[in-house]
Amino acid sequence: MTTTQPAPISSPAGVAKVGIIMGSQSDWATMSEAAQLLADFGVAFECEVVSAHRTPDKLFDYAKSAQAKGLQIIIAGAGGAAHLPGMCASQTALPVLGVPVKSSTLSGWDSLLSIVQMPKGVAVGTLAIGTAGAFNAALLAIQILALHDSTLAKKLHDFRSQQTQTVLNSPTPGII
Ligand code: RP5
Repeated sequence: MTTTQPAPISSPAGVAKVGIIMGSQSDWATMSEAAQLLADFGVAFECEVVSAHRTPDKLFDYAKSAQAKGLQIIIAGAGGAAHLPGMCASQTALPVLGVPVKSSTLSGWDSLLSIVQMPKGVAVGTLAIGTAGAFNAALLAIQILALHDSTLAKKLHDFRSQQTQTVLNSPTPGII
């Protein structure tokens, strides 16, 4: 059976500030949400399939070289026995935001618990299961970058204002 995947998303020009990694091609349907938001905000990013279990050496290389090549934040999404964010965090001082991908067998509970329950001393910021988590991981990355980027801070303020206004404009359930 072939599954339809979202198309690749081009990064804005410049040195990538956010690295998006995922355990499998099958995670792209979820993780593309993060890439799209970064693209919408004009934040340069890179995307790559890096598996903790299938390509462990690649994961170590990626995490160890991430800061030197200019990345400031890593978003790592994985499903099932989702060790990718935690193992990535063990090999870099960069903040790692973990996205539990919704698995077919346990609906992402396995992914969530694998990512969230880090032992004391190695931190991973864990987001919600699925596409909301991927979107919010990018949003959080943007918020962190915006602390030192006034242009990004303005875009973030506008995003929030527009979101608030959209809700206020449609207060009647069922009528948009
Ligand atoms: C994890 O296993 C991946 O992150 C993915 O969510 C899950 C299933 O991978 P595939 O079997 O679809 O490649 O490593």
